[in-house]
Amino acid sequence: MDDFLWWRDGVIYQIYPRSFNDTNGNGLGDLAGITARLGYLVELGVDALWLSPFYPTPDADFGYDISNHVDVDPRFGTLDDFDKLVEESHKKGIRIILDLVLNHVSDQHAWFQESRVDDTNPKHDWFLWQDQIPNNWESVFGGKAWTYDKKRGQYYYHMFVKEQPDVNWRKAEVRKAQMDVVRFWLERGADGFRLDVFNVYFKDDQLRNNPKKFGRRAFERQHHIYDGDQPEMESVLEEMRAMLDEYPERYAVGETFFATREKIKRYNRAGRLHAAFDFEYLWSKYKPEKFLKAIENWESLAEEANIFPNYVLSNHDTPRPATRYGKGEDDGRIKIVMAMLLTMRGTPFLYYGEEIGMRDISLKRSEIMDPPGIKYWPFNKGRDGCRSPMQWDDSMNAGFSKTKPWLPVHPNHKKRNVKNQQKDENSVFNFTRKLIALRKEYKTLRQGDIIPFTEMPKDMMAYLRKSDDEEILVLLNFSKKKKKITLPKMSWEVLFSETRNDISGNTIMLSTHEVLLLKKK
Ligand code: TEU
Repeated sequence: MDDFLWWRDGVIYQIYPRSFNDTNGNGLGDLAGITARLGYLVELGVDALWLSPFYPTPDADFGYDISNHVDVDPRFGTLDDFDKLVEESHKKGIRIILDLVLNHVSDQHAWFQESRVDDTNPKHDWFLWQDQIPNNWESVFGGKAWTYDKKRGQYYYHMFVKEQPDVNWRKAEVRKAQMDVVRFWLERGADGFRLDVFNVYFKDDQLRNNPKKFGRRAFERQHHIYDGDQPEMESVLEEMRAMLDEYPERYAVGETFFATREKIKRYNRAGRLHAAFDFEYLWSKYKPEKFLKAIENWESLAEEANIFPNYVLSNHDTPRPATRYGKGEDDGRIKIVMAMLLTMRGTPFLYYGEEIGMRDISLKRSEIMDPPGIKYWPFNKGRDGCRSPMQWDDSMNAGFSKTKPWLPVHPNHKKRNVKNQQKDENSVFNFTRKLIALRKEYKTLRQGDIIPFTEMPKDMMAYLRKSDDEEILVLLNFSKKKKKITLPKMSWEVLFSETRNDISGNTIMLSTHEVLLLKKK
């Protein structure tokens, strides 16, 4: 593990394009907007961008319902804009990861439009059509997974909203057409892919009922053994991987739906995916022992699966860490989890705005756009909260757009914005930037072993990052209370601190939410 391999050793930054930067004045971010901010991303120090979908979409699931997989939605730009973004990013050493949504398409996609006409057209079996509802399968976003189409006079299957029909991956032509999509973007310079719910591409060929289990929502009251994770998936991953391997240093990370240890091992073995997400860490409570448990589980699983772990604190489907863990506008806890994320043995993923501690917006019921939010309000308010416009400055619309943005900007943008934080040495932005730079400088922080200290006072987390020739101790005070810590009896120097230049003796007092990195002399 000597060389810097971008997807393993780098920091990956997720952008939700419609919320990042609007340059064409339609209230939605666009690809040119990302290109315009590459300087900022270089300053932050990230190595790759994962772009959530920017393909043509009727927005039933805000981009995850795609009506053409090989184009750019005109609201977000053109294929030329995509080429420019790739070219400019590559010049700056930044890789581009695309979101591949191949389980379903939009009901406006030409394939579905053709398929629904009758049961004899050339694409009649490109989707899962049935005369009657054949089983108890439920949709993730509520309601039956089978919807009647009047035109065709049959039911079709959709795991997500009814505007997202699932394609029939068993059909050879479908499989080929999907692989052509992958090839299209590889040829256009994409460095990698995030595979949206890839493990549900295939469903049981006999469409059997899922067994029941105890749960809250209908979807959760079933064991999902027949509407996903079928053996056919393995050869698709192998085919995809072989295609990726025709190009240098390409990468695929899977969003394993209902991930289990077994599934991750199965889909990530040699010749399949490079990486998988682990959401135990993301969903951890703000407690060192919970995070440590998630780290321990992920470490052992990654070892068994022979993959490199990665760590995520949020994405476009979850509330932001600052919302889940933060208290008001205080950033103490945000710095703790950010420091933890950036000193893990595992590739860190940052979600746009996390580097300035953005909080979720809260919306009135009438403002909700996200389908699960509309359906389940007030039990589930949907995912709009974490998708608000990036806060660039204190101007109107936070410097995101000249017009009213598609979602409101957070009112805290007057203070909490990139421009202010760049000027403030103690901001979350500068804190994050410095830690990313340290991660780049010290191989031990990227690849060294992680050894947690188990005998720690309550709310204290400490771990050693260790390689043959270097040891770095990470100390994180999760609480507001001061913590007295006795360090291992060696000489230490300060590698990172917001307040200290040196330490004397082996007993130190950590202040409120202090982050301290020490290097063995
Ligand atoms: O997510 C799949 C998934 O796990 C979520 O739908 C999850 O169940 C939901 O966020 C809980 O509210 C992927 C995408 O990340 C998501 O944005 C899409 O909506 C979904 O697939 C369909 O493409």
